[in-house]
Amino acid sequence: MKGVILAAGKGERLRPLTDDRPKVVLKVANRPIIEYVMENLYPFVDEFVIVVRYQKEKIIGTIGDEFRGKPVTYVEQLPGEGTAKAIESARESVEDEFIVANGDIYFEEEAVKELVSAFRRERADAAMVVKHFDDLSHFGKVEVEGPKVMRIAEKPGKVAGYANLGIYAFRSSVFKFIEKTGVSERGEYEITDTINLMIDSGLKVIAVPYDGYWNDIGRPWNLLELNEYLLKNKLRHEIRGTVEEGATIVPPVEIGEGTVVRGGAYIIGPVKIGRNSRIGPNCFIRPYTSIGDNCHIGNAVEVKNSIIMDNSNAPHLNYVGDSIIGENTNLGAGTITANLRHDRGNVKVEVKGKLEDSGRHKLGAIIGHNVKVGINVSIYPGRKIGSNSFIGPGVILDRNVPPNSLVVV
Ligand code: TTP
Repeated sequence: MKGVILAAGKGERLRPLTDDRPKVVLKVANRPIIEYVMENLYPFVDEFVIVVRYQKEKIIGTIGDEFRGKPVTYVEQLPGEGTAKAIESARESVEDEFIVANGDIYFEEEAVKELVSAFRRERADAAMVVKHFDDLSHFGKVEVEGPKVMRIAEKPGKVAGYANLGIYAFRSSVFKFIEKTGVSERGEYEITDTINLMIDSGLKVIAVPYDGYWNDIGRPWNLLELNEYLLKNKLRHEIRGTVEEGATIVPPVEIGEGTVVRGGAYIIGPVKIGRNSRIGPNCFIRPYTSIGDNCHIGNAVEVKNSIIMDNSNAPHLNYVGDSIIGENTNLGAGTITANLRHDRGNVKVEVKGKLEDSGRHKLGAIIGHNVKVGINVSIYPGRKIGSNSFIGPGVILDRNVPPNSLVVV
């Protein structure tokens, strides 16, 4: 059976991290998001088909043509937006039965195991993984009777019920219903509308409940949530690099080959550090921090609950808290991210032009790729700096910065 992964989206809600790349290649706990999807589909599929469009060469360059010995092929999404269009694009690549998963979600293998066995046991025309939430404000509601899906309704508001997790099993019969699917209010061809058409025609669509961890990586803080989950639950204590005398490591901490941790560094796990990075001397790295390859965390720097992507530096006197720092980014000496509002309210973040409540008391900066931040810059909580920007020394950043900007005092 083939596993189709939908990865053609623009990931606009994840700007600035998706300014120059699709969200599925963003690394969480030092691994591209799409690889977790592939890892958990792996036991159930013999080949992967990835639907691509936006910045497709970055996905092809990241994954290549095989994944742990199983072939990977790519199809370009047909013109038009939405998950139904994305699935239709794989029409020529799949056989009668196939699995589909959004490329930007995290789930455990059990979800797929149950999906495949229920799909076959019930001889269903389609199956979808669902999860029970107490509040469906952010989800469509999957109305279920026994194993059967009766309807997928629009977001019903603050009520309890099953939500669609974006993991499906289909037969090739789905394609004729995709052809009949119209454009939704959002302007997209949506697979949930296709599923409703299938139900209306008397086809058997089943819901497969799943209790495990799931995350939909739509907004920047979802990356921090997933990072925390992975470090808490999946990290093994393993030191492959060099730890100098005088450094303190509280397990579990994973340190990659070629990385040097200098004396006076104090690292409290769970923390993951990639390869060829320089850590310390005299820095403090606190739980739920992922630091990528070729990074430099220098003297008198504190990092907490953050993601620092490859080739980035917090080299002198920095505080990085609850923040995400993209690739090839440098913080000047003394640059500080604030991660807490004085009124202790939830930090709000501008997402696609609208201010959204992140639901977090603590959230720092979201900095894109190839950014140079000068010395003594203070960044307000939840502020974003677009990729390829330059922030001059001494700036107090209380606003969001678009990509390719120059900001000076
Ligand atoms: P979304 O998260 O709804 O869309 P997106 O990835 O474009 O993100 P944003 O809304 O922030 O711009 O997509 C759900 C999944 O479907 C995700 O894995 C990407 C995939 N997708 C496609 O493959 N093609 C598409 O046209 C769309 C809209 C999404």
